[in-house]
Amino acid sequence: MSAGKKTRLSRIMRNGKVMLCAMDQGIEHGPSDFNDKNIDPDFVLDIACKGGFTGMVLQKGVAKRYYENYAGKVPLVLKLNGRTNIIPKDEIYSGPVASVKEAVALGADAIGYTLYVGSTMEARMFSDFGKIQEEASDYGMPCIVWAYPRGKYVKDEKSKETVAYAARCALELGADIVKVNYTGSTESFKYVVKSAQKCKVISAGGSKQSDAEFIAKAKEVMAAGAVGFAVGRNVWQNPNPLKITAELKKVIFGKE
Ligand code: FBP
Repeated sequence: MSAGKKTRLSRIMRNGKVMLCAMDQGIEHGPSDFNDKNIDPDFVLDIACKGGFTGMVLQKGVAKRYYENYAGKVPLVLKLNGRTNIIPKDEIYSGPVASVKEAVALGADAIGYTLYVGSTMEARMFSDFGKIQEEASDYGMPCIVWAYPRGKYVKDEKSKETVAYAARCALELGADIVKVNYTGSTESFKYVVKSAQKCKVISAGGSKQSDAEFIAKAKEVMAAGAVGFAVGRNVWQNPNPLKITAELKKVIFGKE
C-alpha cells in the first residue's frame, strides 16, 4: 500500500474502526428523505463534527459549497457516482459524476463508489470503476465501494450469499473498504466479512429504525467482525442525532 493511501486511510479510521456520516441521499433518494432541518447540509456536517464521525460522505456539489468550513474537523469522503431512484431498478446504473482529481482538489481522504452487483449494467459499472480505481491508485486515494446487489436478476438483495458475493466483488475489483447492507444476523454477516478478506467491511445504516433496533443491529454488525458503519438516516433523521451517535460510537469504538 502506498504511503499516501496509508496516511489517508488512517485519517478516516480511529483505532482500526470507521464511523462515516453519509449525506448523498439528496441524489440517491431525493429531498423526501429530508425535513426542514436536515435538508441543510450544514445541519448534518455539524452533527458529523460534534459526533466524532471519522468521515463525511458528500457529492461534489455539496462538498464544494459547504465542506470548506468543516475541513480539519471531519475528513471528506467524496462520492464519485450517483443516480436518482426515478430510473427503474431493472435498468439500474450509476455513472461517474466526478473524478479522483476533483476529490483531491476538494481535500478528500477517500472516494466512494456504488456498484450494483448483478445488474444488467454491471459490466459497464465494473469498467467505469476500473478506471476510477486506477486513478485512485495513482493518487494514493483509498476506495470505498458501496456494493449493492440490485436489478431484475437479484432475487434477494439482503441474502447472505448475495451480499457476500457483492462484498467479494469489491475485494476483487480493488476496494479498500466495502459498504454493504446488513444481512440480518451476526452469523450470516460473518460470512460476508470472511468473503471480503482484506477488504474491510462496513454496514449501511438503512432506513430509520427505533434507537433500540438500530443499536442492536450495530452490535450484531460489529460482533461479526465488521469495522464500522456509514450511516445517514438513522442519525440525521433521529430527533436527537448526537444521542444516537454517542450510542453508536460506544458500540463501534468501545470506551475511548
Ligand atoms: P443510510 O444510512 O441512510 O441508509 O445511508 C446509506 C446509503 O448507502 C447512502 O450512502 C445512500 O444514499 C443510500 O444509502 C442508498 O440507499 P439505497 O439502498 O436506497 O440505494
